[in-house]
Amino acid sequence: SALESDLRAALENKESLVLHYQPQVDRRGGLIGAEGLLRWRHPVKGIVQPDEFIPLAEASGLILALGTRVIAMACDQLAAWSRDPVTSHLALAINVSARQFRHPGFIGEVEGALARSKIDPRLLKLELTESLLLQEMDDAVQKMRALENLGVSLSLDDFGTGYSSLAYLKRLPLSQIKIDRSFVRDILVDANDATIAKTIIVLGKSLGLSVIAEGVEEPGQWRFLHDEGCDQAQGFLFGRPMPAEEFLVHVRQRS
Ligand code: G
Ligand code: G
Ligand code: MN
Ligand code: NA
Repeated sequence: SALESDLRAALENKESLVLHYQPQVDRRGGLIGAEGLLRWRHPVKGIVQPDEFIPLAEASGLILALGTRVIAMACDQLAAWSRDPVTSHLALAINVSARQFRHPGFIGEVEGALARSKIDPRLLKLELTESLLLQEMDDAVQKMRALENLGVSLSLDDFGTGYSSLAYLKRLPLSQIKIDRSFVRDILVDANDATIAKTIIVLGKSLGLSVIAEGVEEPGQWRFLHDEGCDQAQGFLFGRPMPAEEFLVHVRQRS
């Protein structure tokens, strides 16, 4: 397709693909880092959102090159943040697609990027999805251990939307689970969503994992989650995904 060849061209151009940064906060509302979300600056269409090109990249195999680029951009950003005392504590989460995770070169790629950028590996957080981990679980667990040994953190994205079971969750070397925003949206009006969110928090605690809620838009939603013991939050209430320069302004205003 035309979009596919455009994306191929974008991969050749350093300015075409950028990460936008959405704040993540702790229980006191203090900024602890960001999720890096990919944006494509298309010469004609303007900013293209990942929902429009990630599926295409998955289908065409371009996701591997895209994933490599995202890891490099994230490590570069962490290296830049590490040089300024105002930002040196910030962690950065990035999304890993199934195909990228399953690729035999993935661990080596992360290791190489960490070595090149000389960043503190603990500040890099990889977001994995349930569906990604449930297929070929033994292999996935082995890879996760290798990543854990490199020192990076692993977060389970979109938690609750897949086939989560206690049996598998306790086998996975995770440091965090992320409550999917579909449960957060109606948390104040839908008793089922409230129960699910509470249960995920208890589950996370009992397994020694930190719990982050995404899609927090209103103070009442965060108050509820906070009162139930949720450790961290992300959502429009704290900030939208923004370009690196804008994120820096946001950090400075809050520090
Ligand atoms: O802002 P938002 O529209 O950014 O993201 C939409 C979806 O795209 C999310 O599900 C997110 O996980 C995914 N996404 C965003 N950035 C990346 C990326 O760098 N790699 C992968 N694989 N998915 C991403
Ligand atoms: O699937 P993943 O969690 O990686 O995707 C993050 C997505 O959630 C991005 O598309 C991001 O723009 C979106 N997002 C982040 N915060 C909010 C929010 O408060 N409300 C809504 N509706 N979407 C959000
Ligand atoms: Mn995510
Ligand atoms: Na999610």
